[in-house]
Amino acid sequence: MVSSPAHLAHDGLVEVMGGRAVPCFERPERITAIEAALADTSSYRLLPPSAHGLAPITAVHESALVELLEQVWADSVASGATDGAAPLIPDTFLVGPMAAGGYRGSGTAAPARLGAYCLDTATPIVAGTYAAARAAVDVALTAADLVLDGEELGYALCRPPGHHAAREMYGGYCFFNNAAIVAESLVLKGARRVAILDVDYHHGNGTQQIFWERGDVLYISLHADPARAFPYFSGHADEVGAGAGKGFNHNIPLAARTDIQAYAAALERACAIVDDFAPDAPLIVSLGFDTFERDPIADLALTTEDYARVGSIIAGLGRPTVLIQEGGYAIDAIGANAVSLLSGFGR
Ligand code: SP5
Ligand code: ZN
Repeated sequence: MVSSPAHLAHDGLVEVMGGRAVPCFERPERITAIEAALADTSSYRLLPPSAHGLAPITAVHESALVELLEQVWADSVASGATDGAAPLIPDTFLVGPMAAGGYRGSGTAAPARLGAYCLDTATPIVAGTYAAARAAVDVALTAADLVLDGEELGYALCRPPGHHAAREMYGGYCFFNNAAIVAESLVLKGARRVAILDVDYHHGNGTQQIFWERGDVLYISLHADPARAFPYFSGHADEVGAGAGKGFNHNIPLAARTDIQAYAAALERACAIVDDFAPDAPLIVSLGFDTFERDPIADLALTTEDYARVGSIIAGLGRPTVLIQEGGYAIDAIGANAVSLLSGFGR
């Protein structure tokens, strides 16, 4: 498994949820808890990431988004837009006629730049955010390298997560789309069919958008029905891709309190689709533990023991696999859930 301490400085965060400012659910202890639980089992090697540079990021994201994330904190401190203690959260969003009118380029003040690129009010930026997001990408790419070099399984302890980040949008606690960056890097290395299986509680709207018109990257996601759950606007079953990508995007929305019986049936359907697609590169899994029965912001009903079943169904594909950490907010259980999932891979 691969992780970096750079994520620790993406901290001190509040998010606005349900009309209230609350401590962010997406906090550093999520990853330190997984590291501690895996260290206790003493059967995993913890490796640092190697630097992969910006090119894999700009292969899937607009450089304007990258530059915003790199500069906006320092610019905001310099201009007084933040006192240096409060995180940056947009208060004005580029939507509707403003977006349609092509106004994005006209706002140069930090709040305008945030509102032009951010999805929600839950994805604060602080001094350490950009370095953490860059490190998460390196963590993901390094785990993929391990699998390309012959490991059966690589586990990238990415933080911040990635699957809500689109080509030119951040949000949903995500800045760079770690899984999409790995997928595109495999294509650039010569793969002709790459599959991303997303088992986070939420729909990976960013991954879907990035590969919407791509027939060479399959995206298949199991998630809470967007009729009741974030990101609300995408993740419906009739979103199947377009152009060359038509038929290569699959959404499987799930009812509240879905338990392992129904979940396993849906996951087996998803795995059959992956198998039919016959990837010629490692399988990429966007792995969220927010499907857990006690997750504070979610409503599915998987137990710690159930993750072993989830792991074994995915392992049953018999493919080299890169696990990319996405969500999961029950910090007291996330370590045990990760250990359980890995046990399904025979680890
Ligand atoms: C990577 C990831 O898991 N991002 C998730 C972002 C979720 N943002 C919060 C959505 C609002 C949830 N409302 C839940 C009500 C709980 N009582
Ligand atoms: Zn999630």
